[in-house]
Amino acid sequence: MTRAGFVGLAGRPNAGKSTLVNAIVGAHVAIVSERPQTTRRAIRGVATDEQGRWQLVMTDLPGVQRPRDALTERMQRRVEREIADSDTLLLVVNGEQGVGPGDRFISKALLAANADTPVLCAVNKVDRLTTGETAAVLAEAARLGGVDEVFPISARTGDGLEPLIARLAELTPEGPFMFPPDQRSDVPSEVQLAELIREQVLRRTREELPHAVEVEIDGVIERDDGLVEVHSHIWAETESQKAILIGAGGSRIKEIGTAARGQLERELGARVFLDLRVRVRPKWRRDDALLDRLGIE
Ligand SMILES: Nc1nc2c(ncn2[C@@H]2O[C@H](COP(=O)(O)OP(=O)(O)OP(=O)(O)O)[C@@H](O)[C@H]2O)c(=O)[nH]1
Ligand SMILES: [Mg+2]
Repeated sequence: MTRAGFVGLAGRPNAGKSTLVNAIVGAHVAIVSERPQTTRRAIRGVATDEQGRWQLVMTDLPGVQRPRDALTERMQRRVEREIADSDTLLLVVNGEQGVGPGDRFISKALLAANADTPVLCAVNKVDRLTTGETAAVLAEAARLGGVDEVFPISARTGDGLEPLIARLAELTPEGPFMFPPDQRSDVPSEVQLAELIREQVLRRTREELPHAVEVEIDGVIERDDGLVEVHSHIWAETESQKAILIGAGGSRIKEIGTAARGQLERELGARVFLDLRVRVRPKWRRDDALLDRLGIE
């Protein structure tokens, strides 16, 4: 009998949830950045055992936060729904920062939302810690209410992932696989392309801009000569943000476009022509119709 189930990842923004999902899945299914609140959608990364015994569907989620607008409200509601529907929960703690009030809040919320579900806690970024520091954070994490077991890991180096994955597999209920074994994520192709572009925007912008930006794909055309045309735009909230994104003489948008094109070519396995424009939509983060269209639900 095979095992298959949903593992919901919860944790503060920037703890390394998306990096961990990518590491477990073995593919770049979720975008990662130094900025908190990178993840906006619930993304399922699928990890299937090579010997065909288990399938872990890792649900990467936005970091838990206090909602401020329609965007963050949707993100937070989605987190709560996904937590309630998970078979196993994985609380990711930023080991570099230690256990804080945010982690206590989240562990309580996990217990309240889904009391019967096992909760594992991954103390991440131990590559940045001494052995003594790691031991101290592990002890703090073990004291979090509702946490059943703790695992020191580095999602970046892969240290400690094996025992964590083995334990997740053991806790997964018996059942048939939910995805074909070679599928890595459930993200629709256009959203994935938009996310790869947004990842490059996040790498090249600072302060409030990362939060003010979203990317939308207008169309993907496979040409007869094998080239794939990707037509897209970046939404900004103000003219001044647009000016920053474009940069002096178009330098920044050019840089973003070149880097993004490389990522798209890798994703699509084809040469890409990327048409990338910047458009302004005031308060898009409060615009329910646009959020629907962007698949942020
Ligand atoms: N040193 C170190 N850095 C890490 C590790 N895991 C993640 N990071 C870095 O931490 C930052 C945040 O990683 P993400 O995976 O985007 O974090 P997240 O929890 O998904 O963040 P949100 O989507 O904003 O909630 C990035 O700069 C990562 O490269 C790790 O094990 N070690
Ligand atoms: Mg993330």
